[in-house]
Amino acid sequence: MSRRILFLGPPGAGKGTQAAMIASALHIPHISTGEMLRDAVSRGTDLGKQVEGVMAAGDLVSDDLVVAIVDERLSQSDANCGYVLDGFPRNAAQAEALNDAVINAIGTVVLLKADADELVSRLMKRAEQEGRADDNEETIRRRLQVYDAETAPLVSFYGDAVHQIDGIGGIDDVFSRIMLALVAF
Ligand code: B4P
Repeated sequence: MSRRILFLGPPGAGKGTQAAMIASALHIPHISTGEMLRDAVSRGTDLGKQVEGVMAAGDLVSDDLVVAIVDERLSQSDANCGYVLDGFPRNAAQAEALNDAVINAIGTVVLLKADADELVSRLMKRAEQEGRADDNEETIRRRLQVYDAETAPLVSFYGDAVHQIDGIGGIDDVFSRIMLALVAF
């Protein structure tokens, strides 16, 4: 089983949820660019101030900023034995930067699928529970457009490494589907 795993999928498909569970099960770090960026915003760092408005609008933060934080994170010793990347790369430029930075950066790609109505419904539910700045209907629609335009083409980029997983159903059921796919690969 590869221990360099990448999660792809639209907002609300369950990437963050499942990536954390898989990382914990395999004892490898969960590296989420969304979480790192939200942490910078909540701490009011220079990076946080630069990205706050872009994230709230549902757009992608600039590649330079995101590639720099991922490079720094992957250079830490706990990433030597593998990692689960969640939310990165999000476009072709980031995928190329990752390939340049790490030889055989990705072994397996998990593509989580769910239909648009389910995605919007999950994110609107999270809006009530957590109040994330980018979980409102207008921004959610924008994030889905950005995913289709920028991130979905990465499925062809990664080709045979991609395992498509049905993201509909209970969280534990989806987890089992992913683990089965990882073991079989
Ligand atoms: P992310 O944090 O990556 O947010 P996301 O795509 O919306 O997915 P998330 O992981 O949070 O949600 P999940 O599907 O797990 O990015 C946020 C923003 O940061 C981006 O819009 C962008 O501005 C910026 N950014 C991040 N990375 C970047 C990059 N590389 N380059 C540029 N900008 C970047 O879950 C959603 C909800 O569904 C949760 O409430 C969860 O509990 C629920 N859920 C999960 N599984 C479920 C299931 N099976 N059934 C029912 N509900 C479920």
